[in-house]
Amino acid sequence: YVVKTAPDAVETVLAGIRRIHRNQGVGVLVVDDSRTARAYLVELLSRWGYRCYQAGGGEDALKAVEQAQSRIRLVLCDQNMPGMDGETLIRRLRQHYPPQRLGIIGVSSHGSGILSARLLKAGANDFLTRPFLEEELSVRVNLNVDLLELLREAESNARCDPLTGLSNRRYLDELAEQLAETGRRTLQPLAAVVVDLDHFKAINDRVGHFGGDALLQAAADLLRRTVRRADVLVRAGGEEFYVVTLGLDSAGAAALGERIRSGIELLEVGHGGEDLAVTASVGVASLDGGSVEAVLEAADRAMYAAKEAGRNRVVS
Ligand code: GH3
Ligand code: MG
Ligand code: MG
Ligand code: MG
Repeated sequence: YVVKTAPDAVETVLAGIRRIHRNQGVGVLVVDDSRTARAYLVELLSRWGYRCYQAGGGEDALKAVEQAQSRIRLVLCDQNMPGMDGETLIRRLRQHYPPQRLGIIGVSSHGSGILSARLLKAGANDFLTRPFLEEELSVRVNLNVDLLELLREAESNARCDPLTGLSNRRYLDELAEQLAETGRRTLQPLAAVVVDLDHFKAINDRVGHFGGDALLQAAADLLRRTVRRADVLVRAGGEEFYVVTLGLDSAGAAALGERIRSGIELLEVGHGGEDLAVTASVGVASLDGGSVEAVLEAADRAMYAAKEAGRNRVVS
């Protein structure tokens, strides 16, 4: 059989190697009170490239996930353990880690439909009954890890603007509540900078849409270089960008706005044998204890005032 299908066999081996490569560094926590059972699972998972963590009971498992949170992607969880059983552990884990962040596969020696249903209801993504084939373990672990990865990608794509690589408005909306709350709690003002490129429609008409795109990318890079890591920077729409940040009063926000305005004015973007340039009108606002919506509205009004006053300027 193997000889007859030799090319496929080679392909299978290669696929296996690629898989092991892909699994490198993906953390799997094995929770089982039996040392032997743990050692067996760890041996297999390590062979497939996974980085293994172990816990002999529920409390240790909770600690391990808390400590290595970002590295552990999947938990293999035995049901029958003294102290905390698997079902309880799964419920406890699910209070903090949703299924799209942390995968859980329930494992039990006593195959029963009721138990698998109970573990799934408690929050497991999947279920394995002992004894299982190595192949089934491998397929289920890989499948669950892949699904989580797909979800992460989908989430990150949903909040990313493909032209500039910046986050989009949706990302800001997701963070807005938390930002305002942090501002109130730490008594820091919430500031917004609204940046709108000037006469961009005319620039597009003159240099073409691709030239316009190149300018948008250069402006986005400038913004990325100018804001701090903790600031929220998004492409809010066509040729409009928002920066939302904590801890800047009106003067601080105006200074940030001016750094952005002058930086954009100095950009030179080579396109079709020509150096393209653009300017921006910038509105800034800073509020104590306000909402993101309110501070953006104020900054947007200021941006329109900057347009009215002749463009390429900052208004606060
Ligand atoms: P103002 O100074 O008043 O802001 O004038 P404006 O022309 O910049 O403003 P308007 O809102 O009338 O036009 C915005 C233009 O931005 C229209 C659209 O063609 C262009 N635009 C929006 N998104 C993109 C994009 O992804 N790529 C390119 N090249 N142009 C875009
Ligand atoms: Mg057990
Ligand atoms: Mg514009
Ligand atoms: Mg606009």
